[in-house]
Amino acid sequence: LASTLAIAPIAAMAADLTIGFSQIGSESGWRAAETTVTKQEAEKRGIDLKFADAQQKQENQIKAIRSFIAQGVDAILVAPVVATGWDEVLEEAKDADIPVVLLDRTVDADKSLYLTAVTSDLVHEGRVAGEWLVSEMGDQDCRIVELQGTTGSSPAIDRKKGFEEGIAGHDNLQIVRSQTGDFTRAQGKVVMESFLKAEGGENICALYAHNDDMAVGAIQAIKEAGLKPGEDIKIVAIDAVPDAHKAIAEGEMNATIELTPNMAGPALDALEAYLASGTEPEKWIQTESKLFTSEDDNQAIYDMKKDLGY
Ligand code: GYE
Repeated sequence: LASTLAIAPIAAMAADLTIGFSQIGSESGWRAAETTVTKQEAEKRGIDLKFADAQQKQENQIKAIRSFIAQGVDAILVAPVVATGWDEVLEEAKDADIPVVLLDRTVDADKSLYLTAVTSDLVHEGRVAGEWLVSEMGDQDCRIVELQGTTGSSPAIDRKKGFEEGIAGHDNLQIVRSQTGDFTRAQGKVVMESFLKAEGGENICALYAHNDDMAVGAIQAIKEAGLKPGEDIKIVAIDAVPDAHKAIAEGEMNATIELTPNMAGPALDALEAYLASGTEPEKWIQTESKLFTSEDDNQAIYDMKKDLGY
């Protein structure tokens, strides 16, 4: 009984919180999982989560944030689709005293305009992908094609930069084509088809995709071109969604870097502490990045992630 009484005030506070979440959309399996986890985390804590799907459009995100402000929510979570153009709406939230937490992507805005950002080290992920390919290729010449994420998004900018850093100084590795596939399977496939046509499949040695969904789409294109993904063309991507583990288990993909879909856990921890006692979190709450290759038991990881409802 004593312990129940002791935790009662905190529980009562959390139950009273209303938090708006402006989500980008559902372009990838990873993002769908992030949405699911965010809803679960809010429910677990008794938070009333107002969810808005922006269908990939920044203007819809800005509208949603303005509507959250008008409703007087306690806090706002936003996964910003692109990096620029947020100053005005973030100022409005600040003027209304509503803390904003960025999820999974960063913005080019003054840090005082948001409470904290929960993201992975996006440059590091790209660097790990590049270094993996360097070690895989040794001295062999390798013509690389790159599928970029959504143009102007922080993961597309940072994962490109990191990969270029990772292969720097290894002149046998060259990026010969690089284009956006918008983080989707459908575009990953279409753009890979155009790469195969333009270069000739046998002249492409590796694919670096900024996320797994585009890699999975590209695998389909590679097969349809009569080549073996994972063998004729090495494939490294990012997210570690179940289908990537499955593709690695089947030898059709070679490596992926894990991004946790649970950005909301650390974000809500930080918000609850801030709203309860004014505790300021660090400006950046960094999530882990882990490389998976064919040396891991990808079938088991696939099963495990599927069981988690991914
Ligand atoms: O890797 C990709 C998604 O913003 C870091 O967005 C995130 C990326 C993730 O659609 O799959």
